[in-house]
Amino acid sequence: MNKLAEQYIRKEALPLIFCPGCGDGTVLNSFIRTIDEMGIREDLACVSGIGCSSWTPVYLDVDVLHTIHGRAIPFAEGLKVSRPDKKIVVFTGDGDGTGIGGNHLIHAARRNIDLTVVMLTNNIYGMTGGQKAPTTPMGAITKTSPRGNDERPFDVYNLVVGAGATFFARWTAGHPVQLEKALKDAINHKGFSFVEVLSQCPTQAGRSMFNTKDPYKMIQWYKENTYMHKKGDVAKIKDGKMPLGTLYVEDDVVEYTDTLQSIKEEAQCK
Ligand SMILES: Cc1ncc(C[n+]2csc(CCOP(=O)(O)OP(=O)(O)O)c2C)c(N)n1
Ligand SMILES: [Mg+2]
Repeated sequence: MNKLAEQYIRKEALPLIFCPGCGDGTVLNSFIRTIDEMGIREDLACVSGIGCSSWTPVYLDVDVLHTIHGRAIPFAEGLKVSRPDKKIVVFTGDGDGTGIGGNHLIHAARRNIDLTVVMLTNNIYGMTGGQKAPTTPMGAITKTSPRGNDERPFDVYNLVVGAGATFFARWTAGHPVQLEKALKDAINHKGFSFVEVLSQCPTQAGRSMFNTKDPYKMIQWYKENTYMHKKGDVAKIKDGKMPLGTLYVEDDVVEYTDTLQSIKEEAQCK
């Protein structure tokens, strides 16, 4: 175990639930470096739902709420309202975040509440055996789409920014350094920030939709099917390729807990 991991990993929670080659472990490493460099260990609270990806913060010796499927965001909103001083980072999967939890996601984005949501997109429901997710590409073979997925996937950027999020970045698990910088920017951003990480799942997605269980080949696939976003361009999917980078930042939008505070102060004056 590296020195930083020694300091941050909760030993009694080991071994990790992640399969060999899973991208979620790389994201955990990037997140450890992020919180260490930012020096926010004591100010931080992590919240997660259910799924392989939702185990990511549970291994950290920081304040963590491991909640129920699809409901990490409302738990985090409740925590933020009662402890606005805390930096709160939600870890969710593409199923947890945009499937069962999709309604919570769009309303938290609409409120521009000061949370950071890190969504690990593996294009599948990994933990439960490989069912299709709202991010599964059309035509992809999964356990619940043996003849190919007949539904269009979400464009997560348009979903989240369209709903009102004021920060959006996307990287892959094969970009740990860029991801670390994006996580710092997202946590420092005042308002609802969203970081999507394309994270390979060699076991479930590899077996069915990628035709390879080799994590290296899967990372290469993600790199070949994405492109670097240029500042000022509209962040859209071009020829099936998703943009990577910081895709959207909007400052000076009213933040939810600030509004609540003003209402409280006004009520106390009366
Ligand atoms: C209310 C409820 N419905 C369904 C489940 C079963 N379940 C657990 S994890 C999961 C899917 C998780 O997928 P995702 O969020 O993409 O996480 P991954 O495992 O892929 O990282 C489902 C359907 C559950 N635990 N609770
Ligand atoms: Mg998933």
